[in-house]
Amino acid sequence: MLLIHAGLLAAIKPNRAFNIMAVLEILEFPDPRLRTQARPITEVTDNTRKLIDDMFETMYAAPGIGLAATQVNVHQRLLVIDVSDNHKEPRVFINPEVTVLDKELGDYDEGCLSVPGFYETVHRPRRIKVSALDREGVSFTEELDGLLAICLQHEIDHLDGKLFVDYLSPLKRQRIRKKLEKSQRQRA
Ligand code: QAP
Ligand code: CO
Repeated sequence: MLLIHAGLLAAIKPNRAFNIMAVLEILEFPDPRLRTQARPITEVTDNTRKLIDDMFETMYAAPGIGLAATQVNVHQRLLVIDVSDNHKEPRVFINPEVTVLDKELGDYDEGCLSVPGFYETVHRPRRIKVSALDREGVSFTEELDGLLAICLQHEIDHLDGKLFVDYLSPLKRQRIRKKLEKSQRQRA
């Protein structure tokens, strides 16, 4: 008779018989695929959950605090975020819908895994309300502020083919594009 504490079992039990996680390739600006409009997810399945797991693996490996499916060339409305220090607050948003609670804008020096090495100030609403589905396909609504609210808006932009560099002046955006194209050529 083997006794395992239920909490421990839950922590080690994989969702599937084999759950081999993968670090996915992240598209980089100015890749035109980052301009794709993502489509809503009609049914949350095991395949969706496998993609979610791989997106967390990819984001944590980078390391980053947010990743949209668009960035791994999957054009479905799904994103993952963890703004905590030690991978403690993984959050999944499927088909997210945002309403602005307060028109007051905040500034934040944003970065992006698809724009590596560049950080620029972006202004966005500080307080938002989001409705989305979780990894079980159950809907939830939450009011957000702080970094989580900023990050969520940044990631939803990805699902609409938009990047933080689009908020910058054309000159700044072009400088970033040229530098990234050069480093991409050197790696190829
Ligand atoms: C989006 O970005 C975000 O340049 C998530 O060399 C970021 O995780 C929203 C990263 C800030 C709001 C504020 C960027 C990693 C990670 C880089 C990220 C880099 C390595 C970016
Ligand atoms: Co990004």
